[in-house]
Amino acid sequence: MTAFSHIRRPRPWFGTVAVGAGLVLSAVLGCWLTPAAAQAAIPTMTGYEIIARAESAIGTDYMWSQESWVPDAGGDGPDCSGLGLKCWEVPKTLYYQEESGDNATFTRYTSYSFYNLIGPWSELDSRSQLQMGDILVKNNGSTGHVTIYYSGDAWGSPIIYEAPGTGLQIRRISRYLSSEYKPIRRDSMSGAGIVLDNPTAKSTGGTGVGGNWTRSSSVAGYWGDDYQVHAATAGTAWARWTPRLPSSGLYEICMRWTAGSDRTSGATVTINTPSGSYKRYINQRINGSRWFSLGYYNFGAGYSPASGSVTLSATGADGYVIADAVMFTPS
Ligand SMILES: [Ca+2]
Repeated sequence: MTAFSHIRRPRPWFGTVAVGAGLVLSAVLGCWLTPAAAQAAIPTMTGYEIIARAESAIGTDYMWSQESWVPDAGGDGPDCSGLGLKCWEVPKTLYYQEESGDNATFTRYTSYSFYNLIGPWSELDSRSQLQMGDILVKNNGSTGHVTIYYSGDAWGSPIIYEAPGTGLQIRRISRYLSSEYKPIRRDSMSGAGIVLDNPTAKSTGGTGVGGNWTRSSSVAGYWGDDYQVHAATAGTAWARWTPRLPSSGLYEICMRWTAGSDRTSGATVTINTPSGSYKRYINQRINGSRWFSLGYYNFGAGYSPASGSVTLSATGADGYVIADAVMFTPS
């Protein structure tokens, strides 16, 4: 075993500111993701979501045959294929340790599986087609390795995420990858941002609620499996989406809900940024089942509920408030 490759065995069996009000675009923009009605075999993901997951594993310890880690916490981490399958969220039934609280039973893909296209992914024609979140994999029958492509020189020394080997930690690094490495892409890739559903994978970000929200799927056109509903109230009632952003910069915020005449005509949305909070008001009687733009805001990298989140409030609303999903798209 070398630092960068190891034998795999088949085993039986995943700024500054907000630009401020002057530059905020309130127009309806960015509706390029498909609705939940067309559920794929595996969840739709974006390259940013995959990288956000990989980023959360940095500093954890390489653990042979493992695939779980607690984001940003150090400690036990995955091996190389475990990092790949968890960041790609394949298969669908795989859960993060922090999401399930116990061990899930699932088919575990290895470097052999990735290399030989045994799973929901396909080979790219050329490494020049690599995009954020793709995998570069090698397996020559005796050794194999799985890396996640981030950016840079696709042919020489790209920036990748990898679980290097025993005694080392999961890292982001620019290093040479030989022509043995094959470029592959996950199925069901769509869009460019990070979508946080209700609830969502905590390794991409997180959601939290206060109040008495109930889950529902009675009105079609929601994102994911369902949405959450809160009746109008004078009390505390909020839903918060906090992404784990791979890089700082300008992001467009889009929110999604299912519309109806019994919804609120003016729910308050607060966008929390490093330079302050900005309030927007949304009419959930219209513009349902689409991505509705709330404008562009500067965020820092990483995970911060206080300065990098979006909060929807049902306090003082004049109808039901719907929390379905929020998307952060780099601009
Ligand atoms: Ca949803």
